[in-house]
Amino acid sequence: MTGTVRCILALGSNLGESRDTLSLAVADLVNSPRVRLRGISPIARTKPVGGPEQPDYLNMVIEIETDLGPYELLEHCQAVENKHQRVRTVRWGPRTLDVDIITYGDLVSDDEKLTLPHPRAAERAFVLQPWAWMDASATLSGRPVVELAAEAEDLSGLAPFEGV
Ligand code: A4P
Ligand code: MG
Repeated sequence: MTGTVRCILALGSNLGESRDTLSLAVADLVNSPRVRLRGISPIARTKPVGGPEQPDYLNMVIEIETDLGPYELLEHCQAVENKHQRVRTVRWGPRTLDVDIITYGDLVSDDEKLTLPHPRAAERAFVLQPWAWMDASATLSGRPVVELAAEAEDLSGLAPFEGV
């Protein structure tokens, strides 16, 4: 691969066999000659943020290296969501699988279809804490992810996932 970019992807699931869905989704995301897995976080069990009353989530992040363009990567992530029977109903509602692009290199974009960095990532422990576990030196928009995680309101609802 030439001209590659490092990206952070966040995965979340709170319907069905979430633990299995996350493993399968990571495998699907990196099952492309144009994507390499560079880092994988532990899984966190998290209280839902926003939306209707719904079950707890399992959340994790991965770091990939890719030569896909940003919109190609978005399509790739959505194809993996669709494969896992993601049905879009209520915004912030429960889902078998959500895959968000948190960062695409240093790209900044305010396009509604692909906003980068992800507009809500900097205040969400369910993204920041797994990322900090994976890479204690990571930064987001110039700020240490470890610090952002410590300040996030939903941090108290997060715990390491104890299952296998
Ligand atoms: N889109 C724009 N920017 C991006 C990006 N950086 N990455 C667009 C991915 N997609 C992006 O997303 C809606 C549209 O956002 C897409 O069509 C895409 O073009 P969606 O996945 O269909 O809808 P959504 O996930 O319900 O909405 P959204 O705004 O992505 O929700 P959030 O902010 O991701 O919140 N609580 C816990 N504990 N754990 C969770 O994982 N997730 C959410 C979803 C709420 N509460 C949660 C969790
Ligand atoms: Mg999403």
